[in-house]
Amino acid sequence: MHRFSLRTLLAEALIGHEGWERQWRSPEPKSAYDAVIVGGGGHGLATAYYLAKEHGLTEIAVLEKGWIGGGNTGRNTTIIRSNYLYEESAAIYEHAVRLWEGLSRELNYNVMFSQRGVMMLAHNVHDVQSLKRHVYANRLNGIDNEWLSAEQAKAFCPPLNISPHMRYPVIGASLQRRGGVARHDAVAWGYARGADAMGVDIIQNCEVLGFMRGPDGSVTGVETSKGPIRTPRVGVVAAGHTSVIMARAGLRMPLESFPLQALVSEPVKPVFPCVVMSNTIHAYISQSDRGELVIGAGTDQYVSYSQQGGMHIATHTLEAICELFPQFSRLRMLRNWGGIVDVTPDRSPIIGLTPIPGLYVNCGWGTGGFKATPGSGHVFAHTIAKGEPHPINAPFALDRFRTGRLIDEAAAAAVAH
Ligand code: FAD
Ligand code: PYC
Repeated sequence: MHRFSLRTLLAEALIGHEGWERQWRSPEPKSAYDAVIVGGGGHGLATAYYLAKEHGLTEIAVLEKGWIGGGNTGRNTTIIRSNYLYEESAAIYEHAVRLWEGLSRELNYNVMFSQRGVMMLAHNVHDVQSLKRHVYANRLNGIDNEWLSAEQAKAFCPPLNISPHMRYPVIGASLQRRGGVARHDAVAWGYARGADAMGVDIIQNCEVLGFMRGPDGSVTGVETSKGPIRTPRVGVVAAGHTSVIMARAGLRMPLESFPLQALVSEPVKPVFPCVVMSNTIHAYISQSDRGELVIGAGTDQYVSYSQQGGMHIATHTLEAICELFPQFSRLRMLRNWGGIVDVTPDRSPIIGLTPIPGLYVNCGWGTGGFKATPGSGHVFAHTIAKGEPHPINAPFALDRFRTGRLIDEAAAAAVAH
């Protein structure tokens, strides 16, 4: 059943080692494809999978400048939830959660989706008002979310400190029970294996350097580090680097790139039953199946492409974690890392057509795109195959920054911007 299950288990240990990229034998690119996807993260691989599975396009190449899953897909803290405020966001994130619920079966690959509940803490009156507003809005959209007192929050997550003497006492929480976590690299590999089985070429160490254009300006191919490849359709899904790539097509994107970092503790026996997030004191935590406490920090406030964050941000996060869970102050940190997230002015993604015929873009997921992976790939495949957006991604068009129809989800960003 799991052709690469041993690799899956070894992935985190191997990622970044020189030999890792050779484990997956990339084909040499052909000279022409029906569609090219730029970026072999979860979103790009999911897009290729659904293009092949639901739209019958199998002459597809996924071009990845490094190794698949080596970008944010393999660097994130894997929190999955759909408790976003606005209808447009609720629709796309809930579409993703529903796909997550059947994904291991769909891919015949265990993506370890665990619906252990995502709790968001309130520390002041503003938090209470904002989180309750989300609870009511979610329920109107048919999405589970509920309000807990501090005592109920502690009953759900026993390690939580609810002492009123804390610097920022916990005064309540929202809880989405269907939220949870998944195994990040398994998602990339599950989609990769599924796409590969349908004939998709997944080509690693292949950086897209530019675009070929026809007399009418439409895209006719890409220039890559492995040579030119002709195609009438290009989908760019290269989180953190989108503005650099799109600039090569002459498009200026409304994006800024920031480092976001995370860390894990030494492994311990199961002690932490759910996911806890605090937007106000900038910390989020869960426990992986390997026993490590997975802890995420806020974004660095300077724009950068460096895949690491400032230690002062991690220190700030650890102070918050130790205040919320004093018993964890005795744990040691095992390792930390960073990724680059690209952020739009309204903190919602851009998924759709561009002014250049044949060029499509999926970006701007900021700090929160892992949870969207299946839904994003599904609707982006539709957009590329049909040449028009799926109803779910239609509101997330690039054009909204011209029309002003923004989807301002800043409060759902989960980490400090
Ligand atoms: P990626 O996995 O980054 O894939 C893009 C790929 O494009 C990369 O592999 C890159 O090498 C490739 N690429 C770039 N330029 C080129 C080029 N010129 N040619 C070819 N390939 C190129 N989201 C959540 O929902 N929940 C979380 O808990 C969460 N935590 C996070 C914690 C951290 C520390 C970070 C960094 C992010 C977190 N996120 C979270 C955000 C999430 O990781 C991303 O939104 C999501 O993984 C983006 O997926 P992707 O497939 O678009 O990007
Ligand atoms: O979107 O839930 C999220 C998230 C948590 C940490 C980073 N992003």
